[in-house]
Amino acid sequence: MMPAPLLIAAGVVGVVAAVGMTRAVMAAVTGRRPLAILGGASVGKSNLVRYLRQREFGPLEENEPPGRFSVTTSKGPIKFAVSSDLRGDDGPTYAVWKKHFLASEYVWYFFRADLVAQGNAVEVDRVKMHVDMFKGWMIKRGKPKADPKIILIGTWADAHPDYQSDPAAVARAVDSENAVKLGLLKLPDARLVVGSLRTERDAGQLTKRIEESLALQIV
Ligand SMILES: Nc1nc2c(ncn2[C@@H]2O[C@H](COP(=O)(O)OP(=O)(O)OP(=O)(O)O)[C@@H](O)[C@H]2O)c(=O)[nH]1
Ligand SMILES: [Mg+2]
Repeated sequence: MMPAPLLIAAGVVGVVAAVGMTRAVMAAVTGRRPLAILGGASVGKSNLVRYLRQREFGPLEENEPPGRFSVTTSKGPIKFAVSSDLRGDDGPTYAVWKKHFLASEYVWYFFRADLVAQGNAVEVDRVKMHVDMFKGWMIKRGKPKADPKIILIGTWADAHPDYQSDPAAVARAVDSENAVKLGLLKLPDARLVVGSLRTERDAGQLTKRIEESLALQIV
């Protein structure tokens, strides 16, 4: 297996909290839900976290804990603490992904929607490999009730040639790609959102879709 991603960018506080306490204890103590941000290189992980955080806090202030933000869903607000925003190109291995994945209540997995929609074999295989890895970790642990709620987040849709004329068609193409379709079946209660982080407007739309998915995941 290829050495994997990671940068523990935002959220040193979150990392310590998520790894040092069980997620239930962490949520009880902090009122925040542990969230792992995973995915390949340059897919927009840090950009989205920054967007969500700054909407809440305005410009970052000194000493402000990184990686904390809230979103509002139709079922109420959810406060998150990002346990990991792991870089996609170097650093630690999938063992580190696994640790964060299993310690989190929510996992947002990022991939390139434009490439998957066009059937790019490398990106499609990567998504399949990651989904299978997630599934394997959950099966091996054997605690379905503790499994994280997963959202597959396809970004860079704007880089698809059809995005300007028909963005919904790009989302449909992602949805109908086998690796994604099977991923949604394999991962319990997983959701898919597709969009872009090129502009603030795009980020707002993507956030809205994430909020809608979260509302469906809240029981
Ligand atoms: N056009 C376009 N650019 C994007 C999108 N998402 C991210 N980018 C750009 O891609 C670059 C990398 O974004 P990051 O948010 O740092 O990506 P990351 O996933 O955190 O990357 P690593 O931490 O290095 O793995 C930045 O220049 C972003 O502006 C998108 O949806 N569309
Ligand atoms: Mg990053």
